[in-house]
Amino acid sequence: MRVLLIKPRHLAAHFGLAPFFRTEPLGLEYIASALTAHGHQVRIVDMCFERRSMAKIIRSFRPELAAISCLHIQDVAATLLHAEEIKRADASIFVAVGGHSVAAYPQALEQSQQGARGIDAICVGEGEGIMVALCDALQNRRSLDKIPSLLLPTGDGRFTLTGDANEWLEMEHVLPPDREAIDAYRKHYVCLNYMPVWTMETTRGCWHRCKFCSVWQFYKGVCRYHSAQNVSADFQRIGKNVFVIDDLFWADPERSEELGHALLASGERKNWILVQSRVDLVSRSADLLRLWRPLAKNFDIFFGFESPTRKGLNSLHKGSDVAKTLEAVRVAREQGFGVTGNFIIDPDFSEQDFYELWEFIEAHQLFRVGFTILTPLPGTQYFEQARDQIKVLDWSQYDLHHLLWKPRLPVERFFELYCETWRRTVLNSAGRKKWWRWLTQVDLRHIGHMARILIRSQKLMNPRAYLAEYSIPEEVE
Ligand code: B12
Repeated sequence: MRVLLIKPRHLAAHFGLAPFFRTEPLGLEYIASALTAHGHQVRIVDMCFERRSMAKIIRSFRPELAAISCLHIQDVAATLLHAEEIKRADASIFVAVGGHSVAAYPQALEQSQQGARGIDAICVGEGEGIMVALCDALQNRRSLDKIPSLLLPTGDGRFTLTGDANEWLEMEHVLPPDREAIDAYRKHYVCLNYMPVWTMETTRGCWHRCKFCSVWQFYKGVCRYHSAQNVSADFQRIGKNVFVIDDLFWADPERSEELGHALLASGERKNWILVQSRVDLVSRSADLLRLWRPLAKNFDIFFGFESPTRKGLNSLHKGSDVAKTLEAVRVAREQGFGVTGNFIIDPDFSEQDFYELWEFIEAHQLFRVGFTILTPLPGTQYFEQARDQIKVLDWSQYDLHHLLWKPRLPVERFFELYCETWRRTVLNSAGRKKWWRWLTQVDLRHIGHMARILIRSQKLMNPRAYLAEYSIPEEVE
């Protein structure tokens, strides 16, 4: 079967660090490998960087099945748009939609004002299994209602689940991603000043229970690991700048040690590696960090710091404490890792909460950090609990940089303090790290690109930019 895999265009990614992070559609590359192994012909298109129109792509490849990956809830509008474009080009193409955000909250498609008429199936599980089963059924004209984890249209704009949800895949059977399938777009993939960048996965899932995160709820609190052999083969195939997208890196110390040894033994070394981990894990893993450090010239860890206070951490169900934050920062720095991370700004913040955060950042020199506004993501229990409070159901505003309800402080003051918080970071081109220092860190060929990103990021520090998109009406008494 000819299968077109689509990463949707970014329609709404203009706030936050999104312009700094443009990465490959790794999920689609895993699906491509599985489909190719079953004899299907596959193309991936990344509509963020694709110059051809959807109609032209369809005319030249003539797919029988098109699958759109809706990873972030903000991609829902583009996903619906692409589904319509595909059907307009050729109504006989079967259109399937999957990916984290719609799998966690399929209602986002069902309830859309645009309507989900162009969509023939919503897939709520891992694509490697579902897509193979779907192709097989379509090719052999078998009914789809025996395929688990599918939502099929009922004809009245709604969708109904085919049966029980899929079993999670056994990771040893998951083939490494098809890297070649996105070669044409590689030069566009960047993280901060590193370009081009490869993303890599060694683990799926997370067992912690952070209130704001949809990952553990989606993967049912389970962590599964790719085999050290597959990770090592992938590590050797990819380029020099690597963002490991695992949500809980170094989750299992024993397995992490085995993997570290396997990667070291491969002889492959990178220019830059970024991993995402937790402070409690890193604070007790100095030996593991020492083992991993030689794998890259520059090695950064991204921590979800979330809050500088015990009260703040508890309210987010972080399951950690401030002493562990400080210990993790110490251990990471001592072992030569770059410390980066994120803090969460609660709409309920008082002036004092902002001041405490600034003091913490200054005292521990945490200038390579970002700040997101506490947002109940669809598919989380928190979203269901906060429903009555939420005043915004436009998914483009769920980028963690918009307010979904009125803050405790007057809204102008909230955004003033929020922007002042961003001004304390290295991104402030008039502040701690001057713009020209960023530019000296990139290849001459990439200076123009870096300058554009820096200019765009200054918007993060401009309260007017946020206020222009704030749409919550004053309550009528
Ligand atoms: C890498 C990543 C990014 C990258 C972008 C990746 C990309 N290519 O677009 C960057 C860093 C830019 C990013 C940014 C943001 N991200 Co992000 N990101 C991730 C992360 C860590 C990994 C995604 C990934 O590559 N997974 C690995 C691959 C293998 O899995 P996958 O894509 O899910 O694909 C599998 C299945 O979903 C399925 N599948 C996928 N597509 C399809 C299609 C079909 C038809 C089928 C059948 C199956 C299927 O099969 C695949 C293989 O099993 C996830 C966490 C997570 N674990 O999902 C968060 C996550 C997706 N991000 C999240 C968020 C909130 C954001 C930001 C808002 C954060 C911010 N601070 O600004 C921004 C928004 C960006 C935007 N679009 O505006 C949330 C999304 C929540 C939600 N419900 O929307 C997540 C879940 C993190 C979290 N802790 O909650 N992100």
